Amino acid sequence: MSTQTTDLRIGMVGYAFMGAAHSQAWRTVNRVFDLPLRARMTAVAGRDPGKVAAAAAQLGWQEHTTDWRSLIARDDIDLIDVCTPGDSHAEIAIAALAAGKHVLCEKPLANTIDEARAMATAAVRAEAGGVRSMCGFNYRRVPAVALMRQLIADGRVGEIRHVRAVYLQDWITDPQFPLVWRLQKDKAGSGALGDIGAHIIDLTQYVTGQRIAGVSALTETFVKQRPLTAGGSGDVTVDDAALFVARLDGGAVATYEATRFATGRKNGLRVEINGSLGSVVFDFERMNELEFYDAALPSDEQGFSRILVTEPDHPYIAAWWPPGHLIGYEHSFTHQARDLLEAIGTGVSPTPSFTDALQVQLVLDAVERSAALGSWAEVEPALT
Ligand code: SOE
Repeated sequence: MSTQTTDLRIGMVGYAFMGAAHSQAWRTVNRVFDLPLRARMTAVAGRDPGKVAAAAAQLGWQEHTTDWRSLIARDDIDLIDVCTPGDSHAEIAIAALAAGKHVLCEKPLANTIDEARAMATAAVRAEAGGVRSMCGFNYRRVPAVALMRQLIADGRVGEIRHVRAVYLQDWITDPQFPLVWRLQKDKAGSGALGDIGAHIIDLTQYVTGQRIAGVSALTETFVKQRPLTAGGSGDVTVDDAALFVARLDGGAVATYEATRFATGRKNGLRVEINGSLGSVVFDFERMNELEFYDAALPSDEQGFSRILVTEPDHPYIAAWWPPGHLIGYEHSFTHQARDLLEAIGTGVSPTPSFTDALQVQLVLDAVERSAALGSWAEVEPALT
């Protein structure tokens, strides 16, 4: 690894939606949080020379290049931030780790189990030399989600019986919507399943502390051909929707639904947990709130209460605004950057690790196997 200063010099690969979200986080994080490392936006890489130059100027990167390998070869870059489509995650992340660079990689970790395993193995090997890696499941860093996890860990919902998770979008309901990369298996790995299903798989495993042990699934592709931007049409090679029931290894049963065809639902991520002592509900469209039902209260006081997660003693909140002044989507990425800088600066392994992300990938794989065979599919534990 290059000489470590209090600066953490970042090279980001990719600059679209996720690249912009990560850039916003890197720009903001040290202005809000007191951290052992200072993020430096050293250089961004992308394939198109004109677009990457424009992105660098707009997003705040000092330099730009069309060659991501040149970022990894530089001594003045400490961390590679992978914000590309899934088909290049493994190649970039493994090369970066081998060169001693810390890595932040967008979700889902990879397009296949084999790639994800290779990435997790490379990460474990690099970790022995103090090189850190993390997968970007940003919703973990929403304060209400962190609070949900705390309440569950503190035993406030008791023994978990039900997990109910949906992630609903509608951006491709129009059959004339073009065949973008997210609809092509060779580039995206899978469709709604890996793109948004991965979030609810990770979130529910994270907040419950239980692993999905087996699934029974179905997937559907409603629109099988779409226009190409260059003219003509092409095959959609991923799922539009994925639904499954699951057993968790701590005894809970669960249902999951991920779809891009929930007309009217733009980014509807909702998780409900029912336990022996209570329930908690998170809904991203009301992301500053957590619903909590405490069955330990006297019966005449029972009912779902709304916790407004804006108090200074709530996770991450003290650094922001006075109580009641809400935060938004981008804050989850700033909190992710905060946690990563804190972990690297204090010599701790950040989470979710590549092994945690491999565990999500194993569930994605089981869902596809189950849907293809029409039968139950076990999910093996990720190797550590
Ligand atoms: C897909 O539309 C997408 O942008 C995902 O890729 C993100 O992970 C999710 O946060 C929002 O939706």
